[in-house]
Amino acid sequence: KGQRPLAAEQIGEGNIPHLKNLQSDYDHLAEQLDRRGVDAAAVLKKVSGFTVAIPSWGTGRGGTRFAKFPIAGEPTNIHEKLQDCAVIQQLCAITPRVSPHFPWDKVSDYVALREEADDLGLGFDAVNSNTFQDQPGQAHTYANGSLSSTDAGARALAVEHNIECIEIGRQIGSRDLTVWVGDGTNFPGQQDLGKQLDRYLDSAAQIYSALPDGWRMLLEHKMFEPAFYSTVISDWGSSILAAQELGPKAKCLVDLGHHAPNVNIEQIVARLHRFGKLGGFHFNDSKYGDDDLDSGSINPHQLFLVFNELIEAELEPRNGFDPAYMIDQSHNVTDPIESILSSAEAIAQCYTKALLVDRGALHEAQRTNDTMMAFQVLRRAYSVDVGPIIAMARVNAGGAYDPIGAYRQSEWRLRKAQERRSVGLGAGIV
Ligand code: LRH
Ligand code: MN
Ligand code: MN
Repeated sequence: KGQRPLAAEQIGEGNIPHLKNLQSDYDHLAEQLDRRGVDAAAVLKKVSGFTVAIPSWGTGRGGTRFAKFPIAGEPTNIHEKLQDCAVIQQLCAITPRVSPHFPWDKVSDYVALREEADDLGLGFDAVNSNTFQDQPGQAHTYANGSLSSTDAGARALAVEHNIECIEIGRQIGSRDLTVWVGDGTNFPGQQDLGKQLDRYLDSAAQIYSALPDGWRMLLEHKMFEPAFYSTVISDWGSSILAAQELGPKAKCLVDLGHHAPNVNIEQIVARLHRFGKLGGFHFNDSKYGDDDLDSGSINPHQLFLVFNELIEAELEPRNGFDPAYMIDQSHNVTDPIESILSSAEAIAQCYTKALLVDRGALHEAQRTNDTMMAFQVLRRAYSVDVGPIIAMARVNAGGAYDPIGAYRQSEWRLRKAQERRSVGLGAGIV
């Protein structure tokens, strides 16, 4: 059903020369895992069910905050972004949903947009609101904040926009609203830090009360930027306190790049889950701050440790464990499709390695305070090359053995460069 942007036969044919080697690599890995008491087929089944959403904005070369260097054939609207997302999904088969951002992805008919996505083999994930930028002609500015602004008009506008996002989300089949605000201060004394949070909570409660049944509001914290002295929802502490005050539908969303360097993010994951507040994830990597680099490009081990906690959480769901996973990245130096493919692979790798952890041995080592053994259990799982399992899952699902190679061979970007209008220059995104 529906029209896929790439020819499925071409992907299938491209796989043929690799199938024999893939099978032998997979069989060899399965044999090694079997010696450790791990059933590769069971792992393959879990990996085949794993998915992560694509951010609509990740298909463009947003890149830096300072300049945009578009490439020919880059998408300029949600329709073209959906096509690129469909290409990614065809090739890697683990990204079947798109997370849109409003008003960046605004259209006049959302029922039609949902059908368009469906025809491309895609669904929608969390809707993201945007009150960190003024839109042309906006009646009140967000220059002094949005949900926490001292201007009641700006607060009302921001609340209204979020409620509109929920309405759009209902039409396109989402069930989560992700709220990230850049609100904060740049100077000591600029605002009363307590009252600013009061105003945020009051506005957030109005949005919360507009959530339909089965919906969640995901609060995304970020330490700094664009506010550099203080940010209203700066860390997981502020986030969980706000989520607790708002109610059970409010959860916390962890963006890996939104913390101080070296912060123990896996512990944050465990904490949030402990209190039933882990709602979602934005995967990316960073060297300094909110760098939005490809997942696993800087610190794949941290990504593995995060997944290790996520698997623990899945095994002990407490009051429910259902986090929304999304890739959140933006580039200036690569083709965004290739970068998303590379991130999807890195995320799947860390998830798979976390599945290989011998939980029984880990828990026993923890119980007996055998520190070295506990650590070795993690290391043993981390050091396995799980590539054949991931490739097998992908090929079985109709994806490409070598997604980036197949993408290049398809000449998708080259073809789009001839059809699509060129992207204007301008500031990057946050
Ligand atoms: C904020 C953020 C947030 C989105 C995106 C564009 O830094 O990570 O998730 O709104 O960037
Ligand atoms: Mn994010
Ligand atoms: Mn960010």
